[in-house]
Amino acid sequence: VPDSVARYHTHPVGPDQCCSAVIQQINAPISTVWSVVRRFDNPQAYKHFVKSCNVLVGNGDVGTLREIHVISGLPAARSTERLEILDDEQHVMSFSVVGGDHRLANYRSVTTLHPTPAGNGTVVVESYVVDIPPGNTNEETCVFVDTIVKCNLQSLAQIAENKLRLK
Ligand code: A8S
Repeated sequence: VPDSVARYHTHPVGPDQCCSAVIQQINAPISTVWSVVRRFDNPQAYKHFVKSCNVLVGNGDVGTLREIHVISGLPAARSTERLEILDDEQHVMSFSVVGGDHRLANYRSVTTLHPTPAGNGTVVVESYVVDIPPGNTNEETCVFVDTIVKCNLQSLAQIAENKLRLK
């Protein structure tokens, strides 16, 4: 395990919280994947559940606040999120959920990009911590969030691989 994975994906987890991680391999270089991931103002570029995004405060640096609206059919309509880490050298981005009408209180995720051992590809690691909503189990919460994160990373892979082909 690279040092950077241990460093960024080890989270303090409270007794009523759950924590998990999703890994996705992408056949595109880190620079291509990072150009999509780093855009805190444009999550809808690859997150299909996001209908729209408005920046409330900031210009894309740490501390920027965004409000996203999600598509109908989900148990929520909107979420307010704060950019916590944006490291263009180490390819690390992290945001936390600070408000909204959903059930994912104290959600925080960290996304890191790593070169594939063979080169010219990217391995994405995205981990998160979140409060277990009242009435739900640890298991249910992880399954729900893992599903969303997996969808996002699969879509990220498609978009990055397409960008590469169109270059
Ligand atoms: C992300 C990750 C997650 C987003 C969740 C887990 C969310 O946007 C959706 C449904 C919810 O119930 C919660 O990286 C919330 O965006 C799709 C609105 C926060």
